Amino acid sequence: MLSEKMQGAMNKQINAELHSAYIYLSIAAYFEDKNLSGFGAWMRHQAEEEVGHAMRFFEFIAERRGRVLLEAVGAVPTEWASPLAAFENAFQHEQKISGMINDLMTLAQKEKDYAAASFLGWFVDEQVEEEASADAIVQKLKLGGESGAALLF
Ligand code: OFO
Repeated sequence: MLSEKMQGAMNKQINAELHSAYIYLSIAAYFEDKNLSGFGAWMRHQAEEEVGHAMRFFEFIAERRGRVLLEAVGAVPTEWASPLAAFENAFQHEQKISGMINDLMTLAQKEKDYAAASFLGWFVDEQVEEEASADAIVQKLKLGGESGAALLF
């Protein structure tokens, strides 16, 4: 059985993961509008992954006989100053999500909820990859610049 506190924190995480999906979808729409469909596809793929993350929490809560409670997903930006700014936004967002996962892990350890800690271990590893993949593109955009040719390349 999940503690009330852990259930509340995990429900908050479901909301954050769905919010992440919404951010990535909004960035995808921004790239599609700029005819940068490769970047758009990358963002759409990320959005799908985020829904998958939310569902992992959904299933874990249900399996532990908890109650999933879905709240409104917050509004997201629709414009960015440049492709670099959009990827920087994604990278910063992932850093924030990593902090939330770490807080959940701290709670699991405090409560001696080893099942939750084991479940959260996957997310700790996943966040390393999530941050690295967004940051890799930020670094490439900084290196190549944002001329039309560089972006198309
Ligand atoms: Fe769910 O990892 Fe990104 O936000």
